[in-house]
Amino acid sequence: MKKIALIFGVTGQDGAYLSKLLLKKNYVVHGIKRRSSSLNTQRIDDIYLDPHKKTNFYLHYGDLTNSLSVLKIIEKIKPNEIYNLGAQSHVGVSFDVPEYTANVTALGTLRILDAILTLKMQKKIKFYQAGTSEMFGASKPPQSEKTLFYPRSPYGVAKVYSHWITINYREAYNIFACNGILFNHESPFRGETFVTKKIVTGLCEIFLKGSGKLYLGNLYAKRDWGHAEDYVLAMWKMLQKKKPMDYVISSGKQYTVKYFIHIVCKKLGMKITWKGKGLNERAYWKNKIIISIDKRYFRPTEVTSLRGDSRKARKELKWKPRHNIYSLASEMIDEELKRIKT
Ligand code: NAP
Ligand code: F7E
Repeated sequence: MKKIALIFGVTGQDGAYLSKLLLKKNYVVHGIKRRSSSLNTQRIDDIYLDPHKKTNFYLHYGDLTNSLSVLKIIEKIKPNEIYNLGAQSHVGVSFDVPEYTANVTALGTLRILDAILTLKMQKKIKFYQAGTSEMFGASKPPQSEKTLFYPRSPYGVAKVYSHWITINYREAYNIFACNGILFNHESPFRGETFVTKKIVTGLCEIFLKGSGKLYLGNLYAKRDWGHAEDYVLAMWKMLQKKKPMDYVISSGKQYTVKYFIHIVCKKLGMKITWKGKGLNERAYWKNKIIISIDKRYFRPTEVTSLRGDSRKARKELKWKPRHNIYSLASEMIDEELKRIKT
């Protein structure tokens, strides 16, 4: 019998990579998509087939803010594994819509766990919760499973709730539930407003057109960036273990936003020079300003330094990333140049 997986957040970056991985592993995959006024399935269009034909990939409308829709879908699909990747996942935006972020990103997790319990399916279903390095926030690197959570945004706070409610339901009701604590991971599928994708898109356009301008915020934040393809494999591995546990997934390397710009410029063959400080810092290319600082992209509270210690996952899950920051940036640039040219 084929295993059945249900993915909340199937239309997002990780949802797309995870769906492809599970289909390769011969699962039947069901994904939940939100109703939106324009199409939001671009990342999974290549695996979606007419549901009237025989297929292993199905989409259903649903929403994490709607308890009954969550419960009815789980009752209908009867999955072996649920991956909760659904979230309002933008840290900056979470300061603008904190209540909505809590509703989706914190309470959405509770709604799934409660549905499993209400349906008395706790023995049948394994549950994965998409935790984040944003939960560590102000705690100093390297951050591991033992590091104190000190979130610095409504998003980070909502994810801390989801982390602990997942542990509470595991301990109280014996649900097989794991928290992955994933550090930043990117890919050509990354949302346009996250910094790596914004830099790659902006600089590729400037490179091809010969001019243009990119506005950014804090260039000195340090992140531990990996590739989404590597990180979804870790999610699946967690649910294949005998005992449910929580794991940090990270590259263990740390770079500033400014260094990421340097990698992209180098690959594009753009020689840039920096002048000025603080809000007046600028990058020049061919004597024109191509990067300026805009304070609207600064956050009220920032997470300045993230670098994960993923030794537990590397040992117990036998997981290790195949990509590094250079191969990641290179793939993102190649895909972006192709996209702009076509
Ligand atoms: P993403 O691209 O922003 O995807 C988020 C997904 O959640 C999208 O499919 C989105 O649907 C869906 N969603 C949003 N609100 C929803 C709602 N009310 N009901 C149902 N679905 C809803 O995020 P990602 O980068 O793939 O990340 C996947 C998960 O991992 C998220 O929970 C994120 O917080 C977490 N995480 C990400 C990273 C990272 O670096 N990427 C690191 C750690 C943890 P639409 O397509 O309709 O918007
Ligand atoms: O910002 C700085 C910004 O938005 C990275 C989400 O997937 O990873 C992501 O959260 C850094 C921050 O990612 C701009 O201030 C400078 O310090 O790409 P980001 P994030 O906030 O780290 C974690 C692990 C998640 O869980 C989240 O879901 O870059 N930065 N200038 C900028 N950031 C953005 N977005 N835009 C700028 O113009």
